[in-house]
Amino acid sequence: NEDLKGLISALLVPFNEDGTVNEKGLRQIIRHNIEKMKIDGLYVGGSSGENFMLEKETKKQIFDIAKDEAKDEVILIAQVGGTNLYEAIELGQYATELGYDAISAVTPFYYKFSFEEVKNYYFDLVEKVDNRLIVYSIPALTGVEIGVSQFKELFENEKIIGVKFTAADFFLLERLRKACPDHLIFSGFDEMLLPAVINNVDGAIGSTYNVNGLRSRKIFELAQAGKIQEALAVQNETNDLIEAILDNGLYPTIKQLLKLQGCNEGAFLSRKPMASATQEQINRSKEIYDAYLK
Ligand code: NAY
Repeated sequence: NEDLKGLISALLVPFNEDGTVNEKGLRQIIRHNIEKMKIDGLYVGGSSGENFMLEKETKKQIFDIAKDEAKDEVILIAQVGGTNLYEAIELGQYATELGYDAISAVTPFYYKFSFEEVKNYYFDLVEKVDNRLIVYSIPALTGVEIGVSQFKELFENEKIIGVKFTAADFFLLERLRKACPDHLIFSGFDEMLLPAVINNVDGAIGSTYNVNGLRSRKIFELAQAGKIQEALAVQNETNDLIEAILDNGLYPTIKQLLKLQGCNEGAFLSRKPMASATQEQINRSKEIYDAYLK
């Protein structure tokens, strides 16, 4: 599974006023990621893609556009999970037929599923989809915590090859890395990339790589080369940017920054009920761009 390692952008999706996908804008963001941010891959249909507010057909449309635009230039991972297993299977089969390199699925949320139920969901999904799967663990949003012994149970299925680990629990990350040296671990919090790389993650998947990909790669490479203080200096700069983005509203601000970086075709709104950037947030985004990205 070496082919999946690297720095992967969680793809942002621009929406029109009526909630439809702004296809031209989306294609620009994909090109920008590949050509300017030099990322190794795209994670399509994640939190950053506002995926959990979309209908199945729109999710498929986004998988289509991303594949059509990126072709085989970068790694493509399709996030297909949610609370509807049958939809996840259908989306997984769909993305696999399109040629996605792997699928990923969030832990089922909302209901308090037992680990047995979570495990069955993953095993049922990979039984029906002819592809590799990366577990998407994001306890802060789902409320679902998975421990080391549970990850090992999931990894007993050979099609479940790794995890996108979006948590600040470095004790768990260290234990997991030691316990599962042959499975892929992707770091999910961009502001904690350096400590994750020190813990030997195989890659990172995140939203801010859409606009801060070059600096993030430096963190990765410096840390892997053992130049920890130099890497920390770049993480410090990066976190000035990420702190400002988080203060101003995560996805609306990243969309504004993308516009300032040249992706400016059509509307860059959020999918309701998520709010789009206000004029004040748009103005602040320009200041953030001038201060940290120019
Ligand atoms: C995705 O789209 O699934 C992700 O990007 C998960 C990782 C991101 N988490 C969320 C909740 O967006 O990149 C991170 C995050 O945006 C970043 O670290 C800022 O906190």
